[in-house]
Amino acid sequence: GTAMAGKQYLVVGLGVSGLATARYCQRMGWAFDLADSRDNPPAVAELRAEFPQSQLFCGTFTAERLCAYQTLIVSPGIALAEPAIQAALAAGVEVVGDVELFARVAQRPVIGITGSNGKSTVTTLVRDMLNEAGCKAEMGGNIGVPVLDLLLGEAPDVYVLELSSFQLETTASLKLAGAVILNLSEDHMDRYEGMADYLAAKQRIFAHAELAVINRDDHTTIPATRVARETGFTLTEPQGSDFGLVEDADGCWIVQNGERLIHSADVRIKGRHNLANAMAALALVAAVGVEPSRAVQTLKTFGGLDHRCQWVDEVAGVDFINDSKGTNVGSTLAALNGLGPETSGRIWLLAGGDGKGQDFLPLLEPCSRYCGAVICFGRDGARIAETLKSVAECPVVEDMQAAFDLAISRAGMGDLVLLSPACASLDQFRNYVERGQRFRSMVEVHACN
Ligand code: UMA
Ligand code: ADP
Repeated sequence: GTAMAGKQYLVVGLGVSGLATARYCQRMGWAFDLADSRDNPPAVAELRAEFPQSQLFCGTFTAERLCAYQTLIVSPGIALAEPAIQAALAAGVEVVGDVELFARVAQRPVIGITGSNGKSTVTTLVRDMLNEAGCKAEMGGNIGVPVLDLLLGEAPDVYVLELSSFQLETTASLKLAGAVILNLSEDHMDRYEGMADYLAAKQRIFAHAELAVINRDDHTTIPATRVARETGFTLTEPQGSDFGLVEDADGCWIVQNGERLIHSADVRIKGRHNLANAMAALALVAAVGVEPSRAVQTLKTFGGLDHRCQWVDEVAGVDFINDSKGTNVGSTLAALNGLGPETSGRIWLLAGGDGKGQDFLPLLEPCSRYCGAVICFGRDGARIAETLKSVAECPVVEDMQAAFDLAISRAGMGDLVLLSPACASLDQFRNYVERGQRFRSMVEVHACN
């Protein structure tokens, strides 16, 4: 590895964020090379053309190669546990991610959002609340826009970042005006040793935070380190200046400081979990000076994101719901508990895919209560069936089409067919978006028959 002597940076991982990182290095005039562990990473020819000064290394990372740089800028999809990266760290090589580079130069307040579920919903809601209150906001991070691309245009008033635990692992100096861990439930156990490790990555969000927003119903979301100010939210009656719910003859209200902010029926996104998301967003925009009484207006119009408990159509008295972004047990729990009580008939749940090492046991209770059957497909379909078969019928089929066909042959008036897989899609689809779109097409075809 003598050819790259003298270069300081190695961009490790050439996906969406790796490409944005390479472009940033180029703009900064830094000397950098490119590496990806895959033999054929996407768009190699384009990369060679766009970065002629950089060497491009494909295939398994070696310690020798990674140790030849002063700084590795590592993509979130690469585990730091990778032996070559561990060797580089041991040799004193600096390891950062794109969010760290962003943090070092961003000149405006930043709001950061992590958690096992609800990140994209809350990130978008915060962005919209700020914009509608006249505070120019841009969002990025795990939601899909690489953070370094946010530095391209004119700076907004506030940046809103969705942060995954992977991104937080390589972020050290991010100073957030407001930070939240929305909730914690099992996910990514293929990448972490256990829940403690996963939580420790998420807790890094509070490192230099000015305001911590705490989910009072989930103790793991309390900062492990000291944070100057805190505010909380709860699905029960609030204490102090926290956000919470009160129920009376009028129904259910979001309240703060004794003030009724909005009736739950006026919050357009449905389900208790979305009331938690709404309160988290209100607390976060307050961190940059937007009054909750102003921000609640956005809750009346914000319709939620595609593929999150999204109603698709009704065919012959059966409703079809696309929750393809339900990629872990916690999100499927929220879908069943949110939709179950409002469904007159039974739920036909389509579940399966890549389970990422999860335990499906928490689904027992809501499945026994609400499901006509859990129709299992994909790589871990049989594991789900094994776990739930004592409380629900659990046919195992090859793929989502077969699961869909079985569901429509069984569902009747008042029932619900719910795609909420509790698994990642990558064993049979490009991503959750493709899985959701395929489900929608199946509903469309069915509606025409
Ligand atoms: N990969 C390799 N070798 C490499 C580099 C990547 O095998 O050298 C593989 C990874 O294992 C992964 C895929 O390529 O399967 C993509 O990894 P990446 O790090 O290149 O990802 P990007 O394309 O840069 O996208 C990343 C986030 N992806 C991940 O964290 C895996 C995107 O979140 C994010 O939107 C994007 O940066 C912009 O910031 C996606 C995601 O799935 C949506 N996130 C996980 C989640 O939400 O559960 C954490
Ligand atoms: P993330 O970005 O964390 O994946 P999303 O907002 O995209 O979160 O939602 C992902 C899944 O989690 C969807 O199935 C959605 O219905 C569900 N969900 C959203 N908010 C919550 C919450 N607060 N608790 C549990 N599940 C949630």
